[in-house]
Amino acid sequence: MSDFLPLKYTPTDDKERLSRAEAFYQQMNRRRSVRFFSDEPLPEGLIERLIATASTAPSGANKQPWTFVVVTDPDLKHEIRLAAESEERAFYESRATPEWLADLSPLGTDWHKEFLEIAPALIVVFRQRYGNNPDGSTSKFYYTTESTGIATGMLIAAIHCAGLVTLTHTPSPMAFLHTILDRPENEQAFLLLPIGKPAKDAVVPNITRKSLEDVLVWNR
Ligand code: IYR
Repeated sequence: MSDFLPLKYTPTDDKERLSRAEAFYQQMNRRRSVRFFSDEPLPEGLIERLIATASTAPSGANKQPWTFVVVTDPDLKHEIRLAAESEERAFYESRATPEWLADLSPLGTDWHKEFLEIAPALIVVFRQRYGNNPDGSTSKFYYTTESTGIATGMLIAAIHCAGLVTLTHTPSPMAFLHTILDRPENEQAFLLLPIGKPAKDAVVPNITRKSLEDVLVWNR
C-alpha cells in the first residue's frame, strides 16, 4: 500500500543552484584522507549528528541496511588496533602482490595503524545482509553494498563538513571487527573510519585527482 505526501522543496533559481554547486565542490575538494590524528575528544553530541546524516542515504527498497558502531573505549580501540595490525602485517609482508604494494607506495602506508588508538573515535560501518524481524524470522534486503556505500560516502562528507578528518580504513579481511564488536549474524563489517581533529603536524601524500575530462563522458 502506498502513502504519499507533498515533497518539501525550497525553490531557488539557476544562478543560486550554480553557486551552491560550486561552493560545495570547493568544500569537498578540500577533503583529504588523513592518517595523523589529534587525541582530543569530539564535542558531545557530534557523532550522533554525523550518523543521523549518513542514515538519510537512499537504500534498496528503503531497507536502510546499515549499522554504525562507534568505539571510544580505549581498551576496545587497543584490541581493534592489535587485530587490524596483525591482518595488515600479513597483507604487507606476504598477501599483497608486488603490483599492489607499488600502487600503495605513493600513500606511504604500512602495517602500523597507531591512528586506531589515537583517534578519539572509530566508526565501524556494518552492512546488514538481511533483516531480522521481531518474530525471529528474516527478511530480504536489496542492494546492500550499494546502499551502505552511499551512506558511508555521506558520512565522509558530513565528517569533512563538520571540520573533522577521517580515512577509509580497510583491514583485510575485516571479520575480526564482527567478533570483537559482538555483532549479529546478519551484519558484515564494511569499512572502518577513524574520526577526529588532525594532528598539528599532519601531512598528506602529494597526489592529484583525475581531471573532469578523465571522468566525465557527455552524450549530447
Ligand atoms: N588495508 C591496507 C592497505 C591499503 C589498501 C588500499 I587499496 C589503500 O588505498 C590503502 C591501504 C592499509 O590500510 O594500509
